[in-house]
Amino acid sequence: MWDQVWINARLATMRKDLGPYGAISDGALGIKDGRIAFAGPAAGLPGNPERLAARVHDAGGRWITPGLIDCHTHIVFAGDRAEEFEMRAGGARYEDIHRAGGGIQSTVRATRAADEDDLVRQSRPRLQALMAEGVTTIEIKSGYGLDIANETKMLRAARRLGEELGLRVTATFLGAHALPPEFSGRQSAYVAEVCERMMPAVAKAKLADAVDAFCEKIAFTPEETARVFSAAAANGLRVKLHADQLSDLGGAALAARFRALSADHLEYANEAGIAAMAAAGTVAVLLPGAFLMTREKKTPPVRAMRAHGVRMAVASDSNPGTSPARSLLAMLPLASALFGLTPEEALAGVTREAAHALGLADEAGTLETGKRADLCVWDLAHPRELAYWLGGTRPAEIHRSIG
Ligand code: DI6
Ligand code: FE
Repeated sequence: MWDQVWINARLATMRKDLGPYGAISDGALGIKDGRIAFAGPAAGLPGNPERLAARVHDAGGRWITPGLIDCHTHIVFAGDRAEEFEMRAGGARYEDIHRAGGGIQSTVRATRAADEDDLVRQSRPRLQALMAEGVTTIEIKSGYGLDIANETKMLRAARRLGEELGLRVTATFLGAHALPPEFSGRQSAYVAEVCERMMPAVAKAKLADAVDAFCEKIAFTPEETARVFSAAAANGLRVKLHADQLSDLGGAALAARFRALSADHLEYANEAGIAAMAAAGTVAVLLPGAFLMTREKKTPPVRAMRAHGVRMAVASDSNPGTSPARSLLAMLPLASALFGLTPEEALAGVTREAAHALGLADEAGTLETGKRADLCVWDLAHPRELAYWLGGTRPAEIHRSIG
């Protein structure tokens, strides 16, 4: 006996083998013990719905999609940088703000000053805003603590929020995000600290599912990034990379060389790097919020990604500096209008492809038997509207496999 079944539904399963949106027009979906027990044409139901499940929902022709997945966020932090944003709008240069002690360092100061409860309290409403849009799985990075105590505090806060809110959280250790002030002028020593002390502590406490780094002129070099990635392998952790966001440092190829789950941003990635990503199965995570809010002009090489068969995910990059996003759905029309993704690619980017970017493709991202029962019911005439309306869309129903 199933727990619940939806009948009279249109399914956007997002299965690639089923054509556009993986659509099934006269569909039914059954769930049992937090897993999808059936997702297919109603004609294929193994019996009468009332006999099959304890609860029967008439979807009234509404669309059901997989629960949304935000596969790149820095959503746990303290304070905000609205004042800095206002200064930039008034003409101040990012570099000057940075030199005056602003930028990432101001969030590091605020995050270090907050205790774990305070971090949870400040981050909770941002997570709730995403959840109200149908987000059922989220990746959360550390990277504003930059020492053992504060990085583990951020990761514990991320885990706690997931448990408290009933949201799947995958946590990523981003110790190599910025150089903390106490290591000023000693960047190599900080990389050693990340690799030899912080990462083993995080791995031992099982606080992270993956390791990320910011490979950029203003952050860490490709060589330093490779050191971090080698340490990740030694600690049994998969990697992902902030790659080629502001300049082409060969980040895409570097990520591919370490079989990264994903390479993210990629505005300045070169074609050889894209080809290497395709060969390695590394997912491209596109972040139109950061592109928009930093007024970047160079768009990521989406055509080359398509031509080489690189999977494209879409995420919010929710962070206080470059993408103060409290919406994942808003990223769909932005990805479409700014980067040229089709509405179907944009929706796949926050479902199927985002699951691949987190190494969760067997568990989530499509409506398929055996996967987690994370799903959204939408009162829309067609799922393409998810990449059309800019703001204001909410699911009629959300079902979570946990919580
Ligand atoms: N790239 C980004 O866009 C963010 N981090 C990163 O590595 C910026 C984070 C911030 O400004 O606080
Ligand atoms: Fe980021």
